[in-house]
Amino acid sequence: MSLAETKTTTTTSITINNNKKSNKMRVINSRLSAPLLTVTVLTAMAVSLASGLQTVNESKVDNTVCLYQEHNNTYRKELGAVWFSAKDPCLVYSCAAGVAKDPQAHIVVTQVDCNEFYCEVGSELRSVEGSCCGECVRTHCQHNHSLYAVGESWHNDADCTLLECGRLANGQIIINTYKRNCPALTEDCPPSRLEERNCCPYCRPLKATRVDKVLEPEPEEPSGDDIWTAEFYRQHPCNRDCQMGAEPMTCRYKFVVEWYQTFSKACYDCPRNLTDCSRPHCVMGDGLERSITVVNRMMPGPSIEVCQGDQIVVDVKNHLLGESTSIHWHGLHQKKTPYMDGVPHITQCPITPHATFRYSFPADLSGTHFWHSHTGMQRGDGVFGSLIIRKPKAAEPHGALYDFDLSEHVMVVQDWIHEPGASVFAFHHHSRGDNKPHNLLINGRGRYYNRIWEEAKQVHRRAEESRTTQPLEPLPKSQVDFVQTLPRQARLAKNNQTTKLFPVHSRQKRGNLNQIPLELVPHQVYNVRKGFRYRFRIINAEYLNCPIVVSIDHHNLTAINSDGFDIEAMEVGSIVTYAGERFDFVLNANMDVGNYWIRLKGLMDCSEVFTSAFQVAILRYEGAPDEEPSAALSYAHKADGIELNVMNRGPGYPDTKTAAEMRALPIYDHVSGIDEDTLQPEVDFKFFVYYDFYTKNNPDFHDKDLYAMDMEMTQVNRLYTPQLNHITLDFPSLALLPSRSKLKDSDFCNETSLADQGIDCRTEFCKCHHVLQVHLGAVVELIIVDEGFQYYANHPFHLHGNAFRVMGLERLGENVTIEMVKQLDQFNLLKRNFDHPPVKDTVTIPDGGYTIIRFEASNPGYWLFHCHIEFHAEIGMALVFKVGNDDQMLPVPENFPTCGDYNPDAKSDGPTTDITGPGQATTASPSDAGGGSSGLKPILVLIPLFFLLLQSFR
Ligand SMILES: [Cu+2]
Repeated sequence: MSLAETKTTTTTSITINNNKKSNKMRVINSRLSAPLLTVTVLTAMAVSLASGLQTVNESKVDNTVCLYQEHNNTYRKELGAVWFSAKDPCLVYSCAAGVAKDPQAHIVVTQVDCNEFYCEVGSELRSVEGSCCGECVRTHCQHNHSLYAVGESWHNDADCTLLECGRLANGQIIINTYKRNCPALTEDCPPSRLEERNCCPYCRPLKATRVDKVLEPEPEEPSGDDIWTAEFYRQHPCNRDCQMGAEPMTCRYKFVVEWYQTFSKACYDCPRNLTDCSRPHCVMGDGLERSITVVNRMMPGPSIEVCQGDQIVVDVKNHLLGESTSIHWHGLHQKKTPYMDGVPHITQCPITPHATFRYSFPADLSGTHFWHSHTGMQRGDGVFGSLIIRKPKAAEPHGALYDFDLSEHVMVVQDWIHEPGASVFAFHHHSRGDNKPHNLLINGRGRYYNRIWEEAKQVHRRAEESRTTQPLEPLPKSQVDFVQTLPRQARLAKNNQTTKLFPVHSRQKRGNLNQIPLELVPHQVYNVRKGFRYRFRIINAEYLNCPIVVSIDHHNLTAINSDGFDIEAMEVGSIVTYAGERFDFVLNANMDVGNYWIRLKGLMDCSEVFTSAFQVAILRYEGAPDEEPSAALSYAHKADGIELNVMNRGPGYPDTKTAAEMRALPIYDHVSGIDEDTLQPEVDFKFFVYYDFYTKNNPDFHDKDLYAMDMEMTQVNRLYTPQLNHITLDFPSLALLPSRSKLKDSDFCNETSLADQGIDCRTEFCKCHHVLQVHLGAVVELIIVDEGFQYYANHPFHLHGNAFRVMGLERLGENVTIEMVKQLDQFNLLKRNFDHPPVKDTVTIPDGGYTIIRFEASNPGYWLFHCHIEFHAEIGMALVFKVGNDDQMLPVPENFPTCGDYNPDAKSDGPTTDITGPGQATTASPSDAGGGSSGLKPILVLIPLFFLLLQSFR
């Protein structure tokens, strides 16, 4: 470019900012206000023009002036003057003073780098003629750290206004403010009774107590049509900015549970026409058609987002044709509403078809939670959704670590099989079917890369075989990686400490490949803007044994919360999540503007030994093109940095951290249920809960006369039963909490009571109402032990009704007996951390190891404790804590539904108390105070062996 051709006609005032330290957005005014453009200049790009070409210096006359020519005119610029090139608005000239060696003033030209230029949130960069980088034009309203689109409205409870984001005729974005419409008072109200409620005048009635309740205005119920779109929940009035001191709201929802289908007719031409994929009721999954069970024709189901202190009211209508249901609010303890926990046969009767059950409970615990069906395999089939309870950002201990906490950054992850859960369950438990998830989904969608690549490979092979004259395109690298992974159709079993692979039948060939182009199924996209920090919330809604590693290319994750409880912030490279767990992390969008893969990698039954299941979403910076990241995809991808919540590994490694190595914030030191009392050396109750997959003739899956475990069963046809303390939980026909008046202690069993009766559950199959009783306020320690003999497995355990401290977690090795662990404990060799151990409600137990948890039994009721893998929980890998006496539990709500057996010949109306054993039926006695810990004798001879084991695994 020739300076002689330029003319400085721009009137835009500019500021040169050479401060490279800040890479955050600088500016910005919309074009409607006074134009001001601030740019960051890359000084390294500045060059001095050779004198004599286009510039004329009069240094001999005046060293403070630069001259340059343009259209035969000579222009004069004072030292320090700065101006734009008229031809190229990205070139900036400045008149610089000379130095001693070359005292002439001279012109420096600088190229503006638009990559360093950002608009603030809620505005976007638009090109403007004559402007180098364009100008920032406001597109959204911003209020209290939230963005609102034009037309969107929200309540501001702090000043009782309704706000609306609008646009003036000239394009300017404004926030309109409306006063809330209040109903007129129906009576002359004396000033002494006049008060304000929900921002409106309210006349307090004379008889306060009961009349008050009647006069409370009923909140509006959602209308029938609204509930069926995700938009309804995004716009729900309860999904709002949570303000200090604001009035709580009653948040109403209606859930209709029904059988449904991926790629139903609601999807029209999705994914060929991507707009169709966004239609209401279009559930995509990974593109393969299968029947599902969902709420309001969405997967994940409706998202409930409220503020702490609100009341959540959900009417669940069972529209399943011949199947019961129930909804558990995972993460809430239902301290004032134990009947709302949603566990069938424990806290309520299942909701029968055609019936509607109203769940109503306070949103008392903030955090990332979720709701899911607690019945059968319904969670795996799609009955789940997020439940986010926020508090004012100023009240969040980690609130200063992030700029935004948005609904769109919730990440619900799930495992995915292309058949209904009940079908997989029956095939696996009664025949040769495996239980391995084929794929993973993020917010109900994803690509089935393994199938896509497999098909591409076959097409490639066929083309090669036909020896066409056309040269073949080489396979992309990621496909080659996949081809080279280990065989997928195999079952891993452990036998005498050796690992063997067994071929198993696979269902992965079913589906509709030819109808729906799997490679077009859209990814989940998470949008961020460079220079800001975002709170992401991971919810693991899986139902099988497939822990998921979450990582984001080129970004660290700052973990700040798990299961709703804050931890000391930890910067990690990836987070492992197990079924039922939640993790919140902060993502700092500080990398180059672009697209990055968010990666999910399945472990255990999703590992390269079985299905190599993985999934991706896109992290898209504002300004990046609408395209996929270029980084290669492969199951083998390993994230950099520390792996948090590592699977089957103890503490003390530099590249991994266990859940027990997180540290709780001190704010929980005085919170009932998890307070300092739980961290005293002595506890009131210590229970050993141990398990493995046992070789027993479980009559639910083996007939001891027709097809017993030892009757020439092939490996794949043998069903090993997971049990807690060798007991399978027998769910009663009635519901324990509401029907407790019909129960006697002798209806319950546990290890001690069975041993007292001379029943050896190690050799017999025991199935009974497994209940551990503790008194209200007792400090309880559970030492949960995975004996690790059968399979290399992993189980996450979830406690209802109470959170707990994770005191310790260790892997000892394969083949760990409960007797060994008791010996270790006797010699005080189990690791316990008493210094702010993390608070959680779901935690993993390493294979061949233990996890120690503690809680204060502060919530009276019957609370389930179970493996959160649905296949395990539903066949009895669970037990019940009875906290407090029956009369300490809240009374049964009026007209609460009942259930149970009907047999006019039966003498008792209590639950079935038979213990299933080979040719044996007996009745259990109540547990003693020590529960399971006193039933077994120490075996001293094992100690030396145990120390050897410890050595070998440290
Ligand atoms: Cu399990």
